Amino acid sequence: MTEVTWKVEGMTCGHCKQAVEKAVQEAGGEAKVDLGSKQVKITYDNAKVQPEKIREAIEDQGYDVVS
Ligand SMILES: [Cu+2]
Repeated sequence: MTEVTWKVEGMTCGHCKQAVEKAVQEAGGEAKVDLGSKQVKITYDNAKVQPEKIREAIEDQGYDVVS
């Protein structure tokens, strides 16, 4: 498994947290959102999932992956 931490702008509340976690899950990964630091810890199997897909899934929800 590969683990990355991204900074995501635009998350402000529990709904955002859930939306991001759900989007990542649907893209094939696992996400843990920390609203305070705006960081999302993402775990995925790099044999099956491309990180670009996860990034797109988060951005499709209206959030900005900045790093
Ligand atoms: Cu929100």
